[in-house]
Amino acid sequence: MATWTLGSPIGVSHPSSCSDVSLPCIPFSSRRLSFSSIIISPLKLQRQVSRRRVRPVISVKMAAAEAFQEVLPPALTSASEPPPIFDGTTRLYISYTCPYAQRVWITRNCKGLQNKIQLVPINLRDRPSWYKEKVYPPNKVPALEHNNEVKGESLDLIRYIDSNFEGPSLFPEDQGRREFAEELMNYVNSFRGSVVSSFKGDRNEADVAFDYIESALSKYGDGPFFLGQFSLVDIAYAPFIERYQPFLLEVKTYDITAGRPKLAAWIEEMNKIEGYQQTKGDPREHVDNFRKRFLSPS
Ligand SMILES: N[C@@H](CCC(=O)N[C@@H](CS)C(=O)NCC(=O)O)C(=O)O
Repeated sequence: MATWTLGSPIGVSHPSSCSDVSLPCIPFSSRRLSFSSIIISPLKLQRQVSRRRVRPVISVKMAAAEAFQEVLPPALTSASEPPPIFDGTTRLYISYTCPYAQRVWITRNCKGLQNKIQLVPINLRDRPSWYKEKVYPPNKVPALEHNNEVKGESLDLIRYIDSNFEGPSLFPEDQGRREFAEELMNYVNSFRGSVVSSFKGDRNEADVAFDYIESALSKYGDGPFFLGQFSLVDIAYAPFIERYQPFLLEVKTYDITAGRPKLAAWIEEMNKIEGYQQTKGDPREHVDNFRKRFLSPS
């Protein structure tokens, strides 16, 4: 995990909700935690509202007696002052459009940490210079400021948050499921690579990648998620599948769920998870962004 501590050299280059009671989405630690202990008091509402995005928040619905709304803060720009960095506040630096950052944002929500981890959205197109200079020298999102350190890399961060913060565990204890989780976490980058290369023509690459997902989703019958129950593995894949599905459908008339009932069910169940819903982007914007990014002549 890339970590910068208070006083780290600046400019070092970097190597590179849960859900409804009715859902089978019971996080692993539900076996050892009382849900009443993990949820959720109303958030202190953020007051900057120039780009206000309001979404309902109950990150672990089964535990939430009350609903509240998190008013998402506007993205900070080159004109914005930095937050009071290393003042003891835990901050998650994201971009609203970044799928890697979205993984960490979902994890924060699904663990009910909305009032423990403050979201700090950054406008990547008009990035404040202090972000690289004072917060995270690799100058990417996501980054997590916690205990006088700033850490990056989304797959590391979701594990870090799961292990170091309260809330339901999102990783299994069972050895077999842990091993399968590792396999799937290792596969996610090749999955992304295969799907993205299919954009340029070879649909077969996407077929192989989505067939792998369909087969992975068939392994455990005790729930619709990769490990049966909802876990970090679902969080690792969701932001990407959220983008690939509408893009492939519109641009390649390729329905990723056709002939893949497990994937269809996974998408349906993921969409019921409130900690994820709050982070979802507009499919129209995803398609437009992907067109610009992957199909524009360079
Ligand atoms: N491997 C990193 C990738 C993070 C990443 O590439 N983030 C993009 C936004 S989606 C970023 O910050 N790009 C800014 C840049 O590269 O300058 C992770 O998993 O966290």
